[in-house]
Amino acid sequence: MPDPSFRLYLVTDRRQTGGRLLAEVVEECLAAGLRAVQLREKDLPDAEFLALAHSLREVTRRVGAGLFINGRLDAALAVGADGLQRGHDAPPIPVLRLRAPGLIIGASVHSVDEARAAERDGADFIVFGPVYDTPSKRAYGPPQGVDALANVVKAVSVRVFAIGGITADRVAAVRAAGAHGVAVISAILTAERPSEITKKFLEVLGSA
Ligand code: 3NM
Repeated sequence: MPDPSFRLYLVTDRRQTGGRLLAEVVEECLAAGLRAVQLREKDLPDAEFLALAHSLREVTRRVGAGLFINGRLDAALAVGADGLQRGHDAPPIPVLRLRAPGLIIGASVHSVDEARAAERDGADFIVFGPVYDTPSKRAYGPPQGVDALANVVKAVSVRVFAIGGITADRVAAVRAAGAHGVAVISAILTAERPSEITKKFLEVLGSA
């Protein structure tokens, strides 16, 4: 998994699987063609996080899919993840690079300025949001909309993934704004059949 060419980026939230085991749901999505997963679970204690990271590493490796770890560099290195998703509270990208030269680094940004800074610091790709209203992220303020997404896309040359309230029906709009792909939690994890929604996303994205 040498580069972030995937277009569908599943972000985890174990509380949204309707009681199903997260690794099981992810495995089902991988079988449907998903090629990149980000383990997020910010509230999970390190030991449990690491155990979950190991199980996701196993299921992603089996199908040659990428595993990204949100924030926790040590966990990313310990399980042999492909990449790290960096939030604003993490060490600067150049520091992460020094500590983990082999990892792909995605930067989570919420403005054009942050996107430019992330690119300048060497991010391999950017996740921008929230584009639409999302119950799981009201903390990030109001949805920024597709025009703001388009401005971010214009400001950087790295790939931009849209996040926040993304559904298969909204893919066309964010792609028209220039997004390379989409990062998704609830539309997939809360679905009765996550594999079917995964397939639908991949179909409208025209690729994995
Ligand atoms: N980050 P859903 S929005 C994890 O704007 C996350 O940075 C966001 O969940 C940001 O696909 C978000 O259910 C939640 O809307 C995405």
